[in-house]
Amino acid sequence: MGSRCDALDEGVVLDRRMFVRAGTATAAALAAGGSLTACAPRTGTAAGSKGASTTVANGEEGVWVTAACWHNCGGRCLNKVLVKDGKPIRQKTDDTHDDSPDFPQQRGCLRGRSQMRQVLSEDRLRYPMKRKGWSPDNPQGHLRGRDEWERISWDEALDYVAQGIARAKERYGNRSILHIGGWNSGITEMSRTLGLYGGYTEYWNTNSFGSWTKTPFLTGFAQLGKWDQTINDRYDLRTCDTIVMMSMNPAWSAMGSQTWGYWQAKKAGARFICIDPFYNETYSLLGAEWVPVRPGTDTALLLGVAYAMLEKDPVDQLIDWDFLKKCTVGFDAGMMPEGVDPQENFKDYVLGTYDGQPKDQQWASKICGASVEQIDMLAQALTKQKKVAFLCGMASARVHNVDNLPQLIMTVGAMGGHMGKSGHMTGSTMHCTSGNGGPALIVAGSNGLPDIENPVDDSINANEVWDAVLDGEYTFTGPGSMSSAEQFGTGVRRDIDIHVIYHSGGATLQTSDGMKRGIEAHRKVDLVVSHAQFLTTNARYSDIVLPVITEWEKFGGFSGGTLVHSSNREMMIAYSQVIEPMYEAKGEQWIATEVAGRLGIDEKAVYPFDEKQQYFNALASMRVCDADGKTYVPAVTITQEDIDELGVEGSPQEGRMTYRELREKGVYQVERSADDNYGYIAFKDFVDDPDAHPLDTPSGKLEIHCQALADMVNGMGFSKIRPIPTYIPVAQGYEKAAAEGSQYPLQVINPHYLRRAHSVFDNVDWLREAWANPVFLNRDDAESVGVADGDAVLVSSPYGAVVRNATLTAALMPGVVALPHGAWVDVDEETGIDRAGADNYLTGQVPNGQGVSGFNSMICRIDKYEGDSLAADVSQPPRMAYGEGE
Ligand SMILES: Nc1nc2c(c(=O)[nH]1)N[C@H]1C(S)=C(S)[C@@H](COP(=O)(O)OP(=O)(O)OC[C@H]3O[C@@H](n4cnc5c(=O)[nH]c(N)nc54)[C@H](O)[C@@H]3O)O[C@H]1N2
Ligand SMILES: Nc1nc2c(c(=O)[nH]1)N[C@H]1C(S)=C(S)[C@@H](COP(=O)(O)OP(=O)(O)OC[C@H]3O[C@@H](n4cnc5c(=O)[nH]c(N)nc54)[C@H](O)[C@@H]3O)O[C@H]1N2
Ligand code: SF4
Ligand SMILES: [Mo]
Repeated sequence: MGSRCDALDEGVVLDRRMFVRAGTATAAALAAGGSLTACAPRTGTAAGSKGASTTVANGEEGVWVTAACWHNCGGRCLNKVLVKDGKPIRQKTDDTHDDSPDFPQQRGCLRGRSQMRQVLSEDRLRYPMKRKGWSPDNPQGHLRGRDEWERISWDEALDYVAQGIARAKERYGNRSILHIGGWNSGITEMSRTLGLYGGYTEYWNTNSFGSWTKTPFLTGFAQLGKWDQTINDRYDLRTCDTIVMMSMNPAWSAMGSQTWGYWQAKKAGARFICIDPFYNETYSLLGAEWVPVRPGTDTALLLGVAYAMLEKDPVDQLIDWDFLKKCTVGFDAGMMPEGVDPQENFKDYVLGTYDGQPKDQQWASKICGASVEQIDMLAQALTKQKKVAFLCGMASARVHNVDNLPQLIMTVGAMGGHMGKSGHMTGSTMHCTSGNGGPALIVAGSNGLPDIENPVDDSINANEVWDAVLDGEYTFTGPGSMSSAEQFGTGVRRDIDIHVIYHSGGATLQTSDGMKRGIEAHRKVDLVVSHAQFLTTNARYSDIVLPVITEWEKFGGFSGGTLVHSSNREMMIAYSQVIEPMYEAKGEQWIATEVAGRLGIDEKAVYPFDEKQQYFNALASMRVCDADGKTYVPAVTITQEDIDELGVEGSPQEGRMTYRELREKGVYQVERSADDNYGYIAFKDFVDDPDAHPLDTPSGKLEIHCQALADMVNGMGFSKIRPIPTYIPVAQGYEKAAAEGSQYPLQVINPHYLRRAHSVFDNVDWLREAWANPVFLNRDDAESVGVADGDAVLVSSPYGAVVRNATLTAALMPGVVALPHGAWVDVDEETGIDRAGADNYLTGQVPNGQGVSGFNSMICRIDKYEGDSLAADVSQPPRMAYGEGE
């Protein structure tokens, strides 16, 4: 595929609004067999109201309030809502200052700007509900997801919940309560109540980061205690000659100033290369050269690249041997860690010295699908002679059997010496930190609440959780929630007998592997409870649904505080209450306290102080980096008057911005310039002097041979790896698809989709209208089974089947199907087929590696669907319909 932006003239600049507009047009552009780059003259900076109260164009007078955009969406943007007589009437985005690459506005995307339609949507849950066929003594679990709902009072609902928990504890012990708090830490308001009540079984996963969850930390490939800080900051990106992007799509998944940063590098002249089965919007925007690679085969590709670098090095001097010697262990027989058999080195594995199989270009090409020429091109591109950024998203690590992939990325980056110097960087980068490494310049404060321990140590990995409910056993690998250090210990089989599933966060039934097994598991237990704002998948398969308020209905908060991810490093959003709580929806601290009261727990033990005090504590402890680039000082000036107005306890303090200004503006953004002290070069101290600044590994260096990683993964017992990065065929991946007589000859990936943030926003009418929800197929694959553009197509895997209308494209390599992530499952009970295209309806429970999910390499087949094409999503009725006056 050609590079679209090569045609950009000097002086023709991409307007940032076009990112959004480009987005809305993509389905059509992909349908036309290409991708799309929006090139248009810049139309000038946004001007706009700065006051708290203003008149808008249509003559309506209202107050602009900074609104939370609290989703796990890859961005953090400034969104404001015009509120008139307590009602939101329109939205706008950042106009607090003029826009420039140095000091970019934090502009919202199409989702954030449609948020009114979400918060106020027709299907917002209005009151507590009970499934009609459920009663404590006769749960009729088989009716979950098929039953009708009835309205109940909060008292009834809370009584049912508390009694259900108490009964499970009495009869089966606390271990029988599976509390699922979502993907991140798993800690929610209900963790406090359940912790004080004797505990619960936890759920853990690596859904987001895949094998980046642990591999970087054991191999030394982390900085500032994080995997996403091994790349330099956005200014330094502009100094690169070449930027190689692997499995990245910031134009969809890191909206706003992050993608703007890559564009500055393009303007500065960088050459872009992408490694991906999908020539996506980002690559097209940046005019990247495309190396198509089959899902889950990046290790094969990179081993081929390593081989090619070794082969060409004697003539072309591609490899930085000094860097390898100084900063790594395990590369060749002369660089082994003490006590390790020299034959166990990486170079001899690549050359095939001992196993007789050189991992050469031909070998790699056969597996990964990239051509020998493309592999050679990559080897040359990664040369030490150039300033290279080798950047990766996590999608390629959300694949089974790739526990070594981050280590191999590190190895190939190290071969070119691409670390620790300006213009050189290697690492993972995505979400709101995409393309902009470095410590947060503004750091969220703490709400000051004491932690509450979970006395139960059971914790079940996402790849086993539904099987565990159904089969009564699982592999215990350590206690604690997902972020716990002990989670990755030696695996031991344990019995488990789950009777209650309690969803208090996340969309886990929807977003974890093996949804079909998950539905069965939900149908087995005595009680399922969900906190929800809409009738989400979790809620749909529950017995009791408790309606909760959104962030718009809370007093306020900060983007780096209670939210899943903090902002990009340069800013913090301070949002305020937009509307009063809707209908009978309640806050979750209230629910946790009410349930606690019913269980005989002292309510003060759950929440010793209220939400306003929590807000104040976070406000007062927010810190900002001083102009010296080193010292952190209080961010906010707070007066006694502010404290009195808030009605909290605390002392006045001096900071850099007044509380009033922060609330008015809604954002604290650190202004940057090329010569400020906020620049960041990852690994600089280490690379300058590895002895004085060793890494946190046994050798103090980057471990290309990493015994600790192999011991950890092998100890967990799900699957096996070696201490050096090797190619391991993926459990449900390409080799299976390509096998003789395979019923599933294709592979399906789940790009994070612009229309949604995971499952969130899927019910928003504006977004449904603007942005279709097809399955993307390679044109030749589709035509070979008689599927034309727009036809309904059945996508089946060994685990389940979904139907969607097809969009044919040449932007997807042959053999690969792209099913956008996050559509709310809608099972046809007669056929068992999902009509919504839910990605995890196709995945299964396959325990693996460090607990990694296999989202992006699932095998599948496509068939023409013998029914009609599906009606557009926007014409579907809402999941929860309310009658007049309800
Ligand atoms: N097949 C496949 N699966 C994937 C992925 C993939 O690529 N492919 N990606 C994975 C990744 S990277 C991630 S991070 C996970 C994300 O997995 P999840 O975190 O489970 O996904 P979300 O859809 O963001 O779920 C957030 C849920 O919280 C609800 N919610 C919003 N506000 C509140 C609140 O205040 N209280 C409560 N109780 N609920 C609230 C929303 O309505 C929504 O249902 O998905 C993973 N799953
Ligand atoms: N709009 C939107 N934005 C989001 C999210 C969302 O749900 N919606 N989710 C947010 C979250 S929590 C996360 S973790 C990030 C995720 O962001 P990423 O980790 O970057 O994931 P994706 O956007 O799914 O995929 C990026 C690219 O990886 C490619 N890819 C998939 N499998 C492979 C593979 O095996 N090898 C290679 N080389 N490429 C592959 C895909 O084709 C796609 O082009 O996005 C964040 N941003
Ligand atoms: S990128 Fe995320 S935070 Fe920004 S407007 Fe979109 S949904 Fe909201
Ligand atoms: Mo994620």
